[in-house]
Amino acid sequence: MGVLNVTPDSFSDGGQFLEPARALEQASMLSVQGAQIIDVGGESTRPGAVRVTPAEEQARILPVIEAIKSDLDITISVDTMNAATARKAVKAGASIVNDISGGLSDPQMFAAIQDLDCKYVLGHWRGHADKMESMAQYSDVAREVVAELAEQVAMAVAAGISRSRIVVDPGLGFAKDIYQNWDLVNRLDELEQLGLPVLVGASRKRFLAHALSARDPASVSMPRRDVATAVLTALLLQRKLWGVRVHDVQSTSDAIAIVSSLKNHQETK
Ligand code: PMM
Repeated sequence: MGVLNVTPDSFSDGGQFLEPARALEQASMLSVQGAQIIDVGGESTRPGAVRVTPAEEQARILPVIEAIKSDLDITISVDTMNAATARKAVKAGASIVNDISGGLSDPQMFAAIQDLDCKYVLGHWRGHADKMESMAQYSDVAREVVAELAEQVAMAVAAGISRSRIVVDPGLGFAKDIYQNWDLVNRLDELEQLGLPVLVGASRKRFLAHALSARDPASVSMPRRDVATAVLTALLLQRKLWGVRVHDVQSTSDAIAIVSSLKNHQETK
């Protein structure tokens, strides 16, 4: 899954793809590099980010989704916490709703998904960007993330959404500190126990930068973060993931190619 943030303020790519023509160019490049899904988002969720109105979010992303739908043969996902935006994005051509809040941000989200013909990515989340850092309190992060995801999945199913449409995401960086993110990444097998496909979004995040420079994570460049992302992806492919959400698709595609080549040669030996 390649990331396309149509925002002025996203952490690593804010302001680059606000023009629909530039966004389409980027989507096309991500597709050539091996993305099977383009995840279009119109609201930044970086720590401290200010919320945008659904109208503003829709004005950013709908023209981009329409342009991708008409020009490229690729699955489109919409990164939104708003039910109204999810409805309009699916109408415009998205077939996946990627809700990092797992239905907690908008009480209308499950009803919207139930009505729509789409997959639903349900992420682990505890609160909006202005307060999520203070919500990173766990006695056992993996156990609590799995339990909280299970609760949201049960609510989604009770709202009429079939389990076959749900993908779960541990929500790396959302109400988790650096050590909790690493703990969670190490224990993804516990997430698999939910029996649902898993999507992981580690790309360029602070916990990766912290491993490269504990003293000054903010100074770690995007190319270095992309290498870190690709290496982590390769290691995570030891297990079965439904997807990885990344900004630099080329480095991750290459990592995936190397892992499959290694596996194929093991099998033919
Ligand atoms: N992370 C961000 C945005 N959307 N969606 C999913 N499913 N999982 C994530 O981990 C995730 C996401 C924040 O990253 P960005 O602002 O750098 O794109």
